[in-house]
Amino acid sequence: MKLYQSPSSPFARKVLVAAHERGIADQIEFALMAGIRNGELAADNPLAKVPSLVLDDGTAIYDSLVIVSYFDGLGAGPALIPSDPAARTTVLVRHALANGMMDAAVASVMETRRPDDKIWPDFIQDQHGKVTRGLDTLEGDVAAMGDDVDISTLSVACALGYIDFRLGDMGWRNGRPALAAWYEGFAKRPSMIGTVPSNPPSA
Ligand SMILES: N[C@@H](CCC(=O)N[C@@H](CS)C(=O)NCC(=O)O)C(=O)O
Repeated sequence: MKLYQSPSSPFARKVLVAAHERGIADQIEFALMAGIRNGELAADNPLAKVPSLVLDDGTAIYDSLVIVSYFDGLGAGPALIPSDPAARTTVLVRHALANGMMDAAVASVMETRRPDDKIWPDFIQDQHGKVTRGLDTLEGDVAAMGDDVDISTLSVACALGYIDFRLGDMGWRNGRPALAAWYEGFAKRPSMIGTVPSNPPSA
């Protein structure tokens, strides 16, 4: 199977961390978004977004949540998306929060890349507000996260890693000691160490 990805994308990192946690990373061939022609990715995923997974029979699987769900059918260990209905709902809601924080953080970064006269500061402030409220919610939820490794906790870790990578000035650890301590522990997992974000090579 082939995974279109980018080393800076928190969504791509989410599925890479999931692949490592399931022990299937060595079954994946990687295609860098920056190194492929636009049409190649769009032919497999009309949305032309990473991550996108293409199976050996040509079946395309996206987006990141669906790819992680697919990985749960491969490899070993506890499922990253629990099947018990109550646990599943808790995990999927926390995942939605982490994923939305990624959406907002990425959108705010992309806004800064417009020509100066087209940048909309109110938009950036609005996106940062979503991230900040998400961080505050997670500070209160971190005791419930504990040592769990599932799609929600690994997505929270990838969102925090992206904020460190692109929005370090936010100082998200200030006033959130429980979340900072939790992240310090989770970030030591081999799946996290092996997937630290970096700038994509210039195409
Ligand atoms: N909901 C998607 C979001 C993926 C996403 O937004 N990826 C960005 C990279 S961080 C992308 O491919 N952007 C290219 C574009 O929107 O054209 C997921 O969870 O996989």
